[in-house]
Amino acid sequence: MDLNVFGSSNFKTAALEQRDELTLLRINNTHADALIALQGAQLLEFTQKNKRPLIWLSEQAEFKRGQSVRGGIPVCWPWFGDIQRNPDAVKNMTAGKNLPAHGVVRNQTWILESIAEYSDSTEVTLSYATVASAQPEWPHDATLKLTIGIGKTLRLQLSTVNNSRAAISFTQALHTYFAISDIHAIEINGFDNTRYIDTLDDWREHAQQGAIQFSGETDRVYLDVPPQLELSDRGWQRRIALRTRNATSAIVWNPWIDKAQRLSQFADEAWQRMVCIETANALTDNVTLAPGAEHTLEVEITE
Ligand code: TA6
Repeated sequence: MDLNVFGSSNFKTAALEQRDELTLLRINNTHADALIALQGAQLLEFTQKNKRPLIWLSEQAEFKRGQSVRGGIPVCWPWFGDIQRNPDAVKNMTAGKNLPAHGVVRNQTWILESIAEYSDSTEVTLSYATVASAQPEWPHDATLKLTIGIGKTLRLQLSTVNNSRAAISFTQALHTYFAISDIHAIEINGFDNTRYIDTLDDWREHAQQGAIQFSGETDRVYLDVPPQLELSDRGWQRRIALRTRNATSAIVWNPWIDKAQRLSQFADEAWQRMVCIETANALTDNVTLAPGAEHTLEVEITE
């Protein structure tokens, strides 16, 4: 496929390239550079001009069909995490056993719908349609669209339209891997006085007091999350702001030493240079859409 399918091959800021088995869309504009895999509509890189990368991509990333690339912003949909740990309404939408973690779309090739070039950004929209008869594990008709804005900020809008004749319930997450100087030099603010489910403490509920700091494996689903969060990095002297819409849950994850050694596409010591803050509709923050209804999950990331 080449970009003249849009009737114009002379995009100034966008170009397709192949890396191993995957087709990637490279964006270079006056504000930032980015890389998006058509598989999973997965943003892999985002770096603003004259700044450090905002998004972490594994040095051991593999670009193979049918497997998510480690890093960037994988799209988790129509369930987040382990389906067995999801609400019944979400579980009841599925069929079969041994369902994959994080849903069914991050390993699928999405359609590149449009590229729009503006003075302050490049906007890329990709879509994926589920057809009940084509995927027995989640037999419902829906259309997903992800619009990625590449400019002075990084903006993602993930919309779901229910094309079925019955309501659908789902959980989802934009599984954002942030690049950091060192896990010991960061803290995350905005979660003070929120509740979280600690997946490493048998999914018990806890209360967050003050900033999130890291001293071990961390894998928490936060609830009642406000729309503004901040990742501050003393090592690189930077603050990253997250502004969300239509999400009141978020997952905070760092694998630390032992889990890092069990992860695919992940160097043993890479846990020190990344942290995930995942804008989500997870657990009790799941979404139910009537036939024909639409929901949009949004995050805007600014340094
Ligand atoms: O979002 C945190 C998490 O659910 C962790 O438990 C870990 O499994 C991570 O996602 C990565 O999952 P993946 O399937 O991409 O290796």
